[in-house]
Amino acid sequence: MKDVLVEKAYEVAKERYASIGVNADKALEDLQKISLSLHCWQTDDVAGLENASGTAGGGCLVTGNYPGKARNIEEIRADLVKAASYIPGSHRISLHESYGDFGGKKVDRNECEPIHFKSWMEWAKQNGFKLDFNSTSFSHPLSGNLTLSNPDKKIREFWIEHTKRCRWISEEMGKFQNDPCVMNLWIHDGSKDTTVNRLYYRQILEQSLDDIFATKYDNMKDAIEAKLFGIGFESYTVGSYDFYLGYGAKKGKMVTLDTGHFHLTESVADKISSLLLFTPEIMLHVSRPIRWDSDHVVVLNDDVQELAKEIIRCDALGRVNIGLDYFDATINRIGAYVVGSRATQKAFMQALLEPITQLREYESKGQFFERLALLEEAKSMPWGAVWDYFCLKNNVIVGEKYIADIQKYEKEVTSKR
Ligand code: RNT
Ligand code: ZN
Repeated sequence: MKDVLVEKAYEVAKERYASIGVNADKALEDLQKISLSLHCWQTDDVAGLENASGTAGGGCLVTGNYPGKARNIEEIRADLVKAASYIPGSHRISLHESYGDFGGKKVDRNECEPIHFKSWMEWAKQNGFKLDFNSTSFSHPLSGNLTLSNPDKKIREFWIEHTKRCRWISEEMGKFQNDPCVMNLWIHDGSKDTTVNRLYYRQILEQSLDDIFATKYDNMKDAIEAKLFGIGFESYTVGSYDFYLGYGAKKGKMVTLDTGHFHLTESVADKISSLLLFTPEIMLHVSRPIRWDSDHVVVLNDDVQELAKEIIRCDALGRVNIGLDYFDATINRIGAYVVGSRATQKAFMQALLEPITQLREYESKGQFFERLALLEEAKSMPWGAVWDYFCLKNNVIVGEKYIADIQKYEKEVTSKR
């Protein structure tokens, strides 16, 4: 692609950044290396491929009925490829176990095998994606209120078996793609009303996890995702942040930070530097909570900007896995991917262009007005010109012109579903 205006603007921006000690070319190189893990479940409102009437469960609520959701594996894949064509760089796809290629057969959760994900692995390879994975303990007759923390041995063992198999599948994915597959473990376990057995369920969960993680793998990495509460589980969540932080620090597992899973005034960005000290890596689920864990489409707001800045300030790109996790069924779903992904990338673009050397120099000298002033001025530096150039270099539509393109796909493809 060529675009003289975008190129000119970049040249000017580059000089402007050089004047505050920032190398824009280097920022572009670094952004190129950042892969997002795109969650497959925005294509179909977390329905999955087990049966025609799948719905999100476990306290997750998808609202909206916008036409055109993907109804089968072909449509899910086509939509992911379409969405990725507007997202500069090379990325990953995060699959849930419920999205296996089951070929119309009933494969229960304790029966899944790598074979059910073979076509996904091949599809990913053909399309330049790497895969990540998630066990699926919600939306199943045995999901109930408790899965891995269930005192009922039969139910608990069913879910232990499921999760062990998911790690096996992840290992095979990692081998196939010659790059570790991150397996995220999130369970909804909890209680609507007051429980008098908080410790008991957590002890059971700890034992289940120990059993699940007993097998060592080399091509997959475990991530454990905490949550504050779910709809219908307001009083107690077994897998709380304290629980998983403790478990992760003790057992060397990465903890997943879903930006919707904390009190709304709690800074998720501030957790990065602590986790880096005590856990091997970090997994992110970038989301946008509005009043609660509502999973709105990510936009370029302060929370996401601070999160990206903390990761760059800690020089931690190599230890942070950046996944997205939101689902909005009230708007065009492909548009939802593109808006959220590009917003996340823009946050990293800004972070990579931060005049950190100068800011740290001010701070080390106790020059706090100067630090504040430069932080403010950096906000209106021409980072947008650098971002546009990044899109151009990656042969991806610059700016808002993708809106018309997605409208066209809606008219020709998704609206006919
Ligand atoms: C739920 C968690 C979890 C899910 C997906 C579908 O609150 O965020 O990550 O969104 O597993
Ligand atoms: Zn999540």
